Amino acid sequence: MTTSQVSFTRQDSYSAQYYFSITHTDAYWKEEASHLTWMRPFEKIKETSFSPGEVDIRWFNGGKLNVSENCLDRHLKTRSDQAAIIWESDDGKETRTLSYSELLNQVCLFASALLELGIRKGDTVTLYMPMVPETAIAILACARIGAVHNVIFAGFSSDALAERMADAGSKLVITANEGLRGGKIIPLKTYVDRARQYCRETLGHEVRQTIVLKRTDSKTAWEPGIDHWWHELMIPTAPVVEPVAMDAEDPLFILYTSGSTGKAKGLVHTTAGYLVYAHSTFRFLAGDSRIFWCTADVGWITGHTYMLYAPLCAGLTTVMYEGIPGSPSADRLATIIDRHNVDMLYTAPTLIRSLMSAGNAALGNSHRTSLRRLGTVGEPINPEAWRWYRDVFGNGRCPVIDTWWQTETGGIMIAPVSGENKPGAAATPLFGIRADIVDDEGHPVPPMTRGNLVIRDSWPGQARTIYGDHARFEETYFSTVPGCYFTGDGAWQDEDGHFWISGRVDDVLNVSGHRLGTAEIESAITSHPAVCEVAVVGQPHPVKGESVYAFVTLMNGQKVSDSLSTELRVRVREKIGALAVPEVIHWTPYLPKTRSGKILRRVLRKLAAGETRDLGDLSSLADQEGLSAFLQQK
Ligand code: 6R9
Repeated sequence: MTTSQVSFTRQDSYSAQYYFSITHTDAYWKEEASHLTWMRPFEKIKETSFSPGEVDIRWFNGGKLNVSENCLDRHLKTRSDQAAIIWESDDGKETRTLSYSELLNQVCLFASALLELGIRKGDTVTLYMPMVPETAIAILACARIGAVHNVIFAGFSSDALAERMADAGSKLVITANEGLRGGKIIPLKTYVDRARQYCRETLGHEVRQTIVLKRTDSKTAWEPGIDHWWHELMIPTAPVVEPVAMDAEDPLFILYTSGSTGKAKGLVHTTAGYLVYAHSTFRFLAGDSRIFWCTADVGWITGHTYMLYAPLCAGLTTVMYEGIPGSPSADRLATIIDRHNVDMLYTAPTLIRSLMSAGNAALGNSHRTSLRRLGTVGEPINPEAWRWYRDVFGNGRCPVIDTWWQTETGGIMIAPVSGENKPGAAATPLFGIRADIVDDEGHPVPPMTRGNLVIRDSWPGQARTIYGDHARFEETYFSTVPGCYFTGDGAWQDEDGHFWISGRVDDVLNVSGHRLGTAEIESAITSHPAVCEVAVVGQPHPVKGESVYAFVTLMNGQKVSDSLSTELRVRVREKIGALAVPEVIHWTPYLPKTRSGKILRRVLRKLAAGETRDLGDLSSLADQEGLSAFLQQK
């Protein structure tokens, strides 16, 4: 295999293998599953239905296994002293390396602490943590005892944390006194205290206990009997905690993500299917690399699957960085690569674009000669950024692997696995994945025609449900095109059959690779008494991909002011987090609507992008004159 080709481990051509994988699904996944360590073999491989009203997804039924055993214990014979995690602190002054045996030891001690606190198989444990090795330890300890982890990105506000803890029925929350990111101190424990109070007083849910990692020397408010220091719970003489035998379909974690309507959805991933899929897809991503750095935060699915589970399951070294890769200086990313001899980097287009705009400063004195593969994820990558990544950052020596997938899919679905690699194309479905593009009526579209990306059959890594709301799961993903999983993304295929992803077709924004629901931002803004109506759309942004653009109408008699826009921004920050704060607040007395009263977001998206000439089909618009007046005012 040459480095200009993406990993292609078997000899046959992509097409032949792909055809085999989708026509002999059981045989294909049986082979993939055989790479894991099972405590009891499975009896059935696939029992799945996408039929409306009967959506039911089960893989490897009858089998038993433990995810932490697969990520840790089974490597001890061959790589006990090998680094499992290399961690670097926010300021770059501290590094820590945990070997596989050290990591297992820490996981066992923490698992024992969780058991001591009364956490049992099936209980939900929330994590609101910085990017430190203890986060990985806590997650793996949950998996070891069968507790369901629920990681909330530490950039979310205390209100958002509270809603997610209450929805998931969380018994315990793990946090740090403070987090450090980009030189800033984040008072995580204070947010957790507020969230627990909001949970108790407003949402009627009691999160009974807190475990607090002492990341800094600052003092923190303390409730004896409820708050526990991490270091006091880690008792070196604790008995060894054996991995619990989990059923294939026992939940492994809940992960919240934004949808086009309503509150965030807690997607449920289960034990066997998720791990088989993470492990199987990782081969295409990482090839034969040994020191793998995925820059995603553990609060997102990319952090779960490719920062943590897949590299450890495969016995690699995973690099974990506490800070922001482009901070404090643009060459931070490159410096870390050189320092730790990273041979594969997996990151997001937004970071690549910001480094590209920094030019030589992004390279500093680095050489990046250890790199052999480059990957991207999270949003479409523009060809200029793709070329800069390959030719400048990667010294022209590494293939760029653009990977399309979602929180719901558990792992990569489309990537250039056939060996052909075009800038900006996620390219080809992975083995076992029946991707297709259909029009709004569900009919397949010809090549070069944009449509909706759907998946025609189940795969093991698929989310099984939305926690506590299976009806919403069915409605969101299986009702638009009956019999198919609806991704919410637009795409087209070129003449070679390669997939090009064009972005969301629903009301979900992608800001710096973070998924944000317009409905959540709108409801945060409309909670302000001066506001009458809000429509949030994405505005194209050169680095972030999209930024948040809010059209706001006010109640009669209310006046536009700077202080009002600050208040609205503060609301969003408090309800969701800084990542969702609108870049632009556009005051308007008018919002374009259909005759049935639906806001025409399509028109607003064009207006936000400054495309006022061609607003598309306006036949359903209720008030043509209102729009003319609006355009003149602009
Ligand atoms: C893994 C992850 C999912 C949404 C997805 C799509 C966008 C992800 C992409 C991409 C174009 C790629 N997306 N990868 N778009 N090319 N390679 O990002 O999960 O946070 O759930 O976001 O991100 O729009 O639907 P998640």
